[in-house]
Amino acid sequence: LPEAPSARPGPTVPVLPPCPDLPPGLVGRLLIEFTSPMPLERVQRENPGVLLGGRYTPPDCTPAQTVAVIIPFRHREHHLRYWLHYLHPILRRQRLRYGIYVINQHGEDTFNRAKLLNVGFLEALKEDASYDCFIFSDVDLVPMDDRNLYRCGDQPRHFAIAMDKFGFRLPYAGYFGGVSGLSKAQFLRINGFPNEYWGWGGEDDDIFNRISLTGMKISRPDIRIGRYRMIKHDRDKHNEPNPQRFTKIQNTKLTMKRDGIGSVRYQVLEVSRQPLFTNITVDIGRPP
Ligand code: UDH
Repeated sequence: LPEAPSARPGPTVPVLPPCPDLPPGLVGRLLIEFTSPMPLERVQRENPGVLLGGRYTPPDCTPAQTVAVIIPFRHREHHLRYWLHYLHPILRRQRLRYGIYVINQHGEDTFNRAKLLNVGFLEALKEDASYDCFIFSDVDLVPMDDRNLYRCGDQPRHFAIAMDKFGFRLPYAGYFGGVSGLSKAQFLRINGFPNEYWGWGGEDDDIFNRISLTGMKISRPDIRIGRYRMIKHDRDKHNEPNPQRFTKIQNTKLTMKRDGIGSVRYQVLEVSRQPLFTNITVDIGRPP
């Protein structure tokens, strides 16, 4: 007679050790270029370990955090392919448990980066309530060093501190643009990001103000490690410099209480799980 199933030892659930603070197998400085063509099929083929929707969990250890990477997006498919090509292997080497969320602004009204990032925060949490770290990354920025760890710490973190277009220097002391990261608690403490910056500029300075006004400090990597290449591009249509930005950033203290994650209104039009990322197309309205 065959052995009763109950008599067999059950499948052993492997208990993985915590992922080490310093991931083994990082390579340091990377060669980043945007000249060779980058078909999505190739990027998929080279990242078989990534699960539908752009989710990944290290096979050999248990990470301390779950990281949602949020990308504000419209009409930059070509940049996204390079971003996915470079970032998936980096994030994997960093032993992160992560998911990639591309927040795609529907329609042709004025672009609103910070509002899209607020949408990303809420929608990622709807997918997986265990996200506790949020990395906000422009689609055209690729780190040149995998020691720039995409994790959250006890203060909000600015990652893109030495971009090629700024001569590998921080353009000004309060710069918080490009790629930044906040824990869920830090993000909620500043009431998220402003929804009222339509067009280019100022929203990153408003976020910097929110962080300072709530008594937090920006943490940054070493200048030799926080290096980035930006994919060169012309100014997008419908994202002209916002002339109101200079006066708006003077008023963060007044506006941050009413304008933020607590007041964001939008309509999700489509959630689509692609092999290397989750695309969320959203109607965020238009400037008043
Ligand atoms: N973004 C889009 N689509 C748009 C506008 C912005 O996806 O139409 C996203 C994208 O993730 C981008 C980010 O928003 O990386 C920031 O926008 P940006 O790249 O336009 O901002 P940046 O400051 O460039 O990098 C400003 C225009 C530079 C023109 C240079 C001409 N030589």
